[in-house]
Amino acid sequence: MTGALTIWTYDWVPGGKSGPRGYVRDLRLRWACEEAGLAYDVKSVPFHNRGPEHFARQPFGQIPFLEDNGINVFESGACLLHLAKKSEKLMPRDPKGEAETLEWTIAALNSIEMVTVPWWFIGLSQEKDNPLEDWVLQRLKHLNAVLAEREWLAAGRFTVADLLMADVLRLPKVLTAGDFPAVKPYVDRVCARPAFKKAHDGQMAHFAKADK
Ligand SMILES: N[C@@H](CCC(=O)N[C@@H](CS)C(=O)NCC(=O)O)C(=O)O
Repeated sequence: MTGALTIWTYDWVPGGKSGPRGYVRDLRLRWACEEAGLAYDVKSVPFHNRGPEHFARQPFGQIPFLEDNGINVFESGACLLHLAKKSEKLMPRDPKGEAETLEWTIAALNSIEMVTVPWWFIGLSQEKDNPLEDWVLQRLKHLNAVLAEREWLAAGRFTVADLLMADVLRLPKVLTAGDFPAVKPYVDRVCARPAFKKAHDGQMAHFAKADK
């Protein structure tokens, strides 16, 4: 696809069992564009030797970031909300539906990912007695209670909040933490959307191309 939107990612990341390939956050932006039918290009930067040009666009030196006709946006959540302004498919336009979408988008980042990422990271070097274990389990328990009662998080329909929450939850380690029967079917439901597959395939193909 080509168009005014450019999604930036890394040139290459490792695949295999422990590599991040398939989970790199540019996928969130690709997925949103696919859902909304927005044309986009993908460009990439090296993982190592990130220079001043990179930091000028992403102050923490990370990816993804988005370019939209001269407007640069960093932080995947901000990029998703920027894209959601372009398409009702990502966020309803009625005030209540919009407010629900915003709150659950922020909740995915600030109440779930804010806990799961450090928990996962500590777990890489310390499988037993992870000090964040109870915190993660509490958050997932409360989310499970919500998901047991509804199909989608906000506005009674798929929104960008589901896209983000499912992407945060779909890490195998998160999905297998504790016994939360409503969480996995929710993630499966959201990730069964054709736009997720297109985005995932696109990311895998991008990194595979750089294997050669
Ligand atoms: N809060 C940021 C996190 C971005 C992030 O963690 N990006 C990863 C790739 S998925 C990265 O660039 N990691 C390298 C680093 O943090 O230096 C967002 O949601 O955009």
